[in-house]
Amino acid sequence: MGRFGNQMEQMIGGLSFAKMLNRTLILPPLREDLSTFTTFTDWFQVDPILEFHRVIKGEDFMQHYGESYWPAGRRNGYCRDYVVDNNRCRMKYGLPHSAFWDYFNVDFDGVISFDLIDEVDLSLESEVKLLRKQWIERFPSSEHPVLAMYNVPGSFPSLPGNKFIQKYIKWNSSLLAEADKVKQMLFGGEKYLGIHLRVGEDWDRVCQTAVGVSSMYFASPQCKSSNHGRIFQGMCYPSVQEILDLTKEAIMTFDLRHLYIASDDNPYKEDFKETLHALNVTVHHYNPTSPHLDLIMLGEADYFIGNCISTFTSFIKRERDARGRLSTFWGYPV
Ligand code: GFB
Repeated sequence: MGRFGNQMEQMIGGLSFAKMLNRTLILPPLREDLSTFTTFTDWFQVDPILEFHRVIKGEDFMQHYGESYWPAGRRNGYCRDYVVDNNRCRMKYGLPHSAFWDYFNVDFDGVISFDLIDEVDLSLESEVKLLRKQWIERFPSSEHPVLAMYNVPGSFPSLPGNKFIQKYIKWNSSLLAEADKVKQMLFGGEKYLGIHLRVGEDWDRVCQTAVGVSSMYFASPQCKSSNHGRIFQGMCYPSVQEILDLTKEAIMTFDLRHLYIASDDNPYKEDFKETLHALNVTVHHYNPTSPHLDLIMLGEADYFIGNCISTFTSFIKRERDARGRLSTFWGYPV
């Protein structure tokens, strides 16, 4: 479900669930828009994930094992109880569900409900053991070789104890090579600051709902470890002046030579140029057609400022944490 950041939060949940169960995770195709999917390896590599747990690409599973382990006529969907009770467990109802299963030419023969917990924090050993026992008793793999879930298993956003999984999620090598070229062209090997500006109409609506009302929203646990205090304006939709001030402070603190702006809307490029003119810092908004290049460029920056509420930022932050790179958020100090 959702766009890039949402899907990646769910990927962490799916991997932790498979690890807890000691079952192979069938890697889904990834969603480009409401009804278009692309194979997992268009974005990421499989081999690094295998260092964490057994996985297989969905297309490979269907081609080599589909007929023997999951033949047509014996395909069940698995839904949490409440979904079935409301008669809502229709595996292929609406988008993106129907397009997702059509990608594999899969129709369902029935649904099976469960009331077990599918969110697991891998750092809590006794919880992992208990859940594994419950799931294996309820769904032994001899009788249920494939668990095709209606809901994505795992918590949204991903749980703190599962964040380490990010280090096994590595970009596909042609995307990395493309980013290397852009880095060389823009910065010639010099240090740069990467910033994520989550702005525009859709984000304004999110912040109007969250600011002053909620204490947790989307990816906010990445900067707010407790429910104390509400989401404030400066962390969700900071003013241009707040953005310029924090950017300048980071550049001066880390003696950076270049600024890379990633934005889905206004990059405020002229404002940055004016503010950073005296520091001799070059300002770039590359504006790639796909978001992946921005994500890689921000993941590899010498310092990063992101939006705490955004799951687009949370992917970058997890990746940077896994590699020991420093970051902060709008509304927080450098
Ligand atoms: O990734 P995502 O779930 O993150 O969705 P949030 C935001 C999408 O906007 C990305 C584009 O997948 C990109 O397509 N986008 C955002 C960007 N920032 C950038 C950027 O810096 N560069 C580029 N190239 N593209 C929330 C969703 O978005 O937005 C919610 O999680 C909801 O489901 C809300 O839709 C309005 O968490 O930031």
